[in-house]
Order: sequence, then structure tokens, then C-alpha cells
Amino acid sequence: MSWVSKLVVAAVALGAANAAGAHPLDALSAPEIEAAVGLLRSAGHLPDGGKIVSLSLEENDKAEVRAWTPGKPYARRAFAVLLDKGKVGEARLDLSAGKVTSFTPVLDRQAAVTIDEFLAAGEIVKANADWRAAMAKRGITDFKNVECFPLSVGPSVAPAFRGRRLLNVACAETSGTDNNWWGKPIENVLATVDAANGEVLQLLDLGVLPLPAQTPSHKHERSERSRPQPKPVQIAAPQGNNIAVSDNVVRWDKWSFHVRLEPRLGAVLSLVRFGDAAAPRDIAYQLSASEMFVPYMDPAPTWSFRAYMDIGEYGFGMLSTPLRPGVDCPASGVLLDATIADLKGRPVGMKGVVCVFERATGDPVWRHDEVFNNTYEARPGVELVVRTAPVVGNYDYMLDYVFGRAGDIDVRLGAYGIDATKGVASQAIDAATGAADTAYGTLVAPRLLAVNHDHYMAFRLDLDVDGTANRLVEDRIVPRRLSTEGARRSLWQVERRPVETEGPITTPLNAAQFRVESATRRNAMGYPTSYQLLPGHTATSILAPDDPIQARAGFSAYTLWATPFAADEKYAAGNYPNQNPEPDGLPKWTQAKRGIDRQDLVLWYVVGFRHVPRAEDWPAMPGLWHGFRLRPFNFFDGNPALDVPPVAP
Ligand SMILES: [Cu+2]
Repeated sequence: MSWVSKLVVAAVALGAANAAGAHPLDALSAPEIEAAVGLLRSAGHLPDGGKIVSLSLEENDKAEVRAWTPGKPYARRAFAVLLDKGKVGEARLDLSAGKVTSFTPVLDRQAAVTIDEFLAAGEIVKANADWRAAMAKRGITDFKNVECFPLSVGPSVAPAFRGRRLLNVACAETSGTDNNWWGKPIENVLATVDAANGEVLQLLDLGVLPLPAQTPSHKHERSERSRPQPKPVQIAAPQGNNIAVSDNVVRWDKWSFHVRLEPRLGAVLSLVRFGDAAAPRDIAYQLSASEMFVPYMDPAPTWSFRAYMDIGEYGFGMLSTPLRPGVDCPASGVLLDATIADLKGRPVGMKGVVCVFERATGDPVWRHDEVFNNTYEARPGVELVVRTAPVVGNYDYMLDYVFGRAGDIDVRLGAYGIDATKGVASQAIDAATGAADTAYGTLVAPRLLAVNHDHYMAFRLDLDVDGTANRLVEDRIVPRRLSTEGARRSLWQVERRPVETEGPITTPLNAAQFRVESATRRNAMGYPTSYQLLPGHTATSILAPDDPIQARAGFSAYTLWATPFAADEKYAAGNYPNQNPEPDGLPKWTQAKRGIDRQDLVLWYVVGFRHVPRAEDWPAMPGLWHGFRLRPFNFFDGNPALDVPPVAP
């Protein structure tokens, strides 16, 4: 079974069980998808051969949704990205009124790569005489064990190919492999195809290189198997879990939020509130990923374009994989399904693609053992995790939103999967030969290089701290000289200043702390209530700003951005990054220098890390996690977890 058909099979046909959403933020249901497709067809926006790249909920006005209560009526709207003969169009639909409200051709932009293009890419090149000749030069004449990977081409398109819908196709030899297809790249051969008409436009062949000899596998049977079977250690909820999910609203401990899976963004958490059920307090209207930029660092013409925008060019929702209980998600977790539209607009179900689980952290949420009066108080740490696992080619990402008992929210990105590999001549690092073909990565097997690269994941954090009237405040840590002599000569103080205009935050994150304050509410001591952003270990892009791949992903040049709320600003690199040569998204929007003070503002946090591969990453990499925290700061009047019941003795 080809890898792509495995993708399609993951989507099981849906019963009629899935009625229209019961919450204004619910993803489109199967009947709604069918209704939308019917409207698009009858309006002539989905001709034969036309494709649905994505069909998703168009959210109602934020104010309306914030004020919504169960039972209140609400309109349902949809947004469709359509593709016909390589041309992109956008349609907006009012499902409640049963009509298409607008159709807009999208000029000079390309929509995300579609599943069928994944499928067709290999067949297109295998039918091409030049490609077959290049294979023959390598002794490959039987293509049944040749698999090809359709790669987005990046922002720089040759003038001759402008306006075409392009894919670069690289292939690998997979005979003898059981699960790892990244060990025998057929290096130096790259076909550029027109994905709309199935034509090979260009074939690059930089010369024959022998295939790596080793056949990698990450099957247990193929491992050393020297590790004895350990006694089981499990996350369990012996009396059942404390999670309530109804109409996609999750309630746990003092937290509540709505969750849905979007075809492009993946998991979207909305109406994030904390507090007693009677009076939950607003913390965030919406939290979601926004864009993921993955540039590889190899100058060869067959590699230099590899600078993927995994969300805008592929789609985290579409590529979300089922979470397997017991490994991806504890057996005590709650698995949620999702519904998306396939290319033809058929609703397909994705089983178990969101997992909501609680786990004991093994750490106290707070603790003190008082030696002076021999008292001990502590409370166990338990947290709730909302997890999805989109897989984009060789990379498996785990996205976790983690809710703690003390009002913290951790956003965590786990990088898993398999390093992208390049065939090289070097069999091992040897001072003599190592210089040239191992300069841009790490040899992980003879003739196989894992190429250096970065990951920059932008998160959109629409914080609503006690409402929408907010201020972004910089708490600058300022050293102070007290005196030039004496026992104590220096200290630091906090200088608070509001950030009044949108843009990237240029203050180094180790020189200041940032909070989103309520412009209206104060805590018992009179401080504005706020949530603080605690950055994790993160990096920003050091690629040249005029480099087209960097210019297109300008959001990655800074860790933190702030903008005023705008419903149509969801994607940090713009709506259509595929083949887009122009800066878009955050760098473009923020040129307007809009005011954000005492307004509904949105933070954008970029989790960035440089990945220099290592032997231990091969043939499958142990997870590498990065993230950041949002925590209450004078939001409460004291420790919000004081009322956590003590563990029964
Ligand atoms: Cu990586």
C-alpha cells in the first residue's frame, strides 16, 4: 500500500451520527460539509476536475461568540479554498442562509499541496523519459521500490515557470526496507513538475552517487534488543478521569475551553477560561499554531529550495495522525475525532486525532516544609494535556497545550520523526574527504548525511485577560547602581512600560518580562490582572533578511510579535505562502503600525530551534521538546491552587 493511500485510509467514512455543530466554534460537521459542497457546485465554483483544498468554519464575530450561551441561535458560515486547473479561488458561504456569499479568484498565489498531488507526483516522474534515463544511469530500471516525495518549491520560481503550480520531486530507493524510507535517497536527481497538468518541466541531475548501502529500520526486531522488558509504568486514573467533554467544550479542574481541529491550523483552542463554574474568567479567546518554517541548510541546487512552510503548504489538520493509546496518549485519555472535507468535498472522519488526558506530574503544584514549626503542606501536581500529532513527510510534530492547577498554560512542541537525509560519497568522517560533502550536516550512516536545518513554529495567542481590553506591558529589568562603595552597590529594578504599537518585540527576552494586562480589572492589591509570557529556550532565524526564503518567513526573525486583533490575520506568513516570493503575514501587517494599547490584542510567539543532527537521531529521532508558558501574574489575589485538596493520607 503506497504511503499516500495510507494517508487517505486514515480518514474513515463517517456515519450520519455527526449532526450540525452544537457550539458556534465547532468545526464543520459532515452534513454541513455536504451542504457547502452542494452550494459551491450549484454556484459553479466546483466544476468537474475542481478541487477543495480546504473547507473550514468561518467563525462568527468574536463579540458574538464571546457572548454566546448554550441554546442561543447562531449562524453557520464556511470558507473554502478551491483549486481548478492550478488556479486558486476563495469562497465564503452562509450555510444558515444556504448561499455562497462571495467568490474571489486568488491571483499569483498557490494554495497548499493537495493529497492527490502527493499521490500523482511519483507517477508523473516515473513516466518521464529523462527521469527514467537518469535512473537507468544509476542501474535502477524497476521502479516498484522507488518512492517519490513531492516537495514544495519555495518562494523562488524560475521566470519560465511563473504562474504554474509546481512541485519538486525527489525519490528514494526502498527495497529491503520495512518502515524507514529515508535511508537510500536517489541523490542529485530532482524533477520539477507542473502539478496541475502532470508535466515534468525540468530535470536536474548533478551526477551519479552510489546509494547508501545500509537499509535502516526502526522496527524493534531490527534493533539490538538488548534492553530487557521493564515492569510497566503507566499514567492511570484508577477511579476514571476528571475530564468532561460536551459539545467539544472540555472542562477539567477549574479550566474550560472549546477545541476543534482545523484542516490547516490543526488544534484550535477557544474561550479558554479559568475559575469557578459560576464565574469563569477569560484568559484567552484563542490559542493555535499559525505557521511552521523549516529551512534546510544545504546550498546544492537539489536542496537549496527546501524551506518548508508546513502549515501553509501542507496543513497540520489534514495531516493529523491518530493518537495511539498507551504511547501517544495514556489509555485513560479521551480521544476526539474530527471531520474534514476531502478533495471532492466528501466528509471524512479522522479517528482519535485529538487526545485530552490528565497526568500526575510527579511534582508538587506547591509545597512547604516549615522547619521552624514542623509543619508540612504540599499539593500534588496534575495537569491536563490537549495533544495532536500532525506528520509532515519525515517529521512528526506533537503539539501540546498543558493546563495546570495553578492557572499555568504550557504550550509545547515535540519534534519527532526521521531526519531528512542526503546521499553523499563519504563513508565516514575522515579529515581528508569529510570537508566537502559533509559540511552541511552529520553523517548518520555511510554515504548518508542528515542535513542541518531550523524549525520555527509561530503560535497565535489571542489573549483576552479578563476581557478584550488589554495592554501589553514590558517589565524591563534595569540594573541600578546604588553607590560606588559600601557593602551593597547594585541591584535591579523593574521598569514597566506599555507596548503601544504593534510589531516585533525587539527587547531581548532576557532583558525584560512581558505580560498582557487587563485594562479594566485589578486584583485585591490593586494591580492590573495579567498573564505573563515565560519564554522557553528559543532561537530566531539568522538567515539573511534579503534571502527569499527568509523574507517569506520574516516572522522567524523575532520570538515575540504583537498585533491588534483581526479576524483575518491567522497565518504568520500570510494566507498563501506556497511559491510566494513576497513578505506577507506579520512583517507585512505590522507595517501599519496600528495601536494595540487598551485594545483587543494578539501575541505571536515563535518557538525556534536549530537542529544539527546527531547519530542518536538515526534511524528515528528521540523526541526533542521546546515550548513556553503563560502564567497568571497578579491575576489572582493569591496562590490559585491553595484550595487543591491534600492527598488523602
Ligand atoms: Cu529537525
